[in-house]
Amino acid sequence: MSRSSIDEISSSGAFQRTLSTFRNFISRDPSSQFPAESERYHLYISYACPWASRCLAYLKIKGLEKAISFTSVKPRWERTKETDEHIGWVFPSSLTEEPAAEPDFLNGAKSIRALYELANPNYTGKYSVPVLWDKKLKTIVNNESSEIIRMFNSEFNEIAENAALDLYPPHLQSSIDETNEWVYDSINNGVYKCGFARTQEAYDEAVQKLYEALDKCDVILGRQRYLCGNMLTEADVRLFVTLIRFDEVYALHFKCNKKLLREFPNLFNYTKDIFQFNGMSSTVNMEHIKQNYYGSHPTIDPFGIIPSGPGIDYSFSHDRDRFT
Ligand SMILES: N[C@@H](CCC(=O)N[C@@H](CS)C(=O)NCC(=O)O)C(=O)O
Repeated sequence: MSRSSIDEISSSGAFQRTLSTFRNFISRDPSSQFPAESERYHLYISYACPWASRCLAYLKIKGLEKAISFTSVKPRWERTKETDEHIGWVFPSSLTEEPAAEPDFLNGAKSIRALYELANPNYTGKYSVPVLWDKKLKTIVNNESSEIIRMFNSEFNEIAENAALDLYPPHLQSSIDETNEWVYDSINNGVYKCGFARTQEAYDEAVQKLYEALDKCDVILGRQRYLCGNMLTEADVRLFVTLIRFDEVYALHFKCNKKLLREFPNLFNYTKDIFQFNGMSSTVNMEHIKQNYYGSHPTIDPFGIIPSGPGIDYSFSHDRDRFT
């Protein structure tokens, strides 16, 4: 049966994310199966999805817009087939149907599910975004965002307009890896564990870990501009996509309301700082974000009503310039 992440629940009622399945790598080596070539690859995203948004953030800040095209699906999940009940990501049928979403001009697919089925007719996993598509071999290269961002960072430097920006520099790799581990478990995935929990115990455990990790970040960001020092790295982009959704969605929809992001002075200013980094703000579409979460999880929010607030403006001034 086709499943969504909201169904990935253990016997104790806790959310358990399953692993991505397409794990090929694009390489700067021209003789590899998936060589880094301009205009060969396409990124399918949803602006709503934090994992897809981190890939889009890399595409923009590395200056890969001319080399790698992208399409966003519609924010609200819909039925993907008439023959079963699965709901998931679908494309609009015209350019005017949904602002910022586009039909799939490349493959003519109606849904992300259809792309997975095109790549592998026997595929039985989740139909998730992001999807990194190879136009030449007509298949999915990779659907795991943590790997896609690594490829975008290092493998396209011959064609990237901002090749000098290295978000995973050798001297910080172990610190970035170590940070990613607890940030992913407690914060990026932690908010989902709070929101998708089906027992009080599973929620209590997730929410406690989440706030311990947010407090830890706030302390780190009280002594340096970014998580791994005074330069922006992968660890920051990965944290940012969760923080930018925090007060607008997670606080209410996922019950992460012990403290709001804007009550953490360092984390809040840090979020504004990254939002204002070249290219970043164009990757944040709050309309899509709110429509998706509040409108696509009927077991949490059966009526799909989108709350009006809080409408925070992340382009306001911040105090992070105090670190040089
Ligand atoms: N491990 C994946 C996770 C991606 C993921 O969970 N995407 C969600 C949207 S935020 C999705 O497409 N879910 C579809 C579904 O659950 O059916 C990654 O980081 O790339």
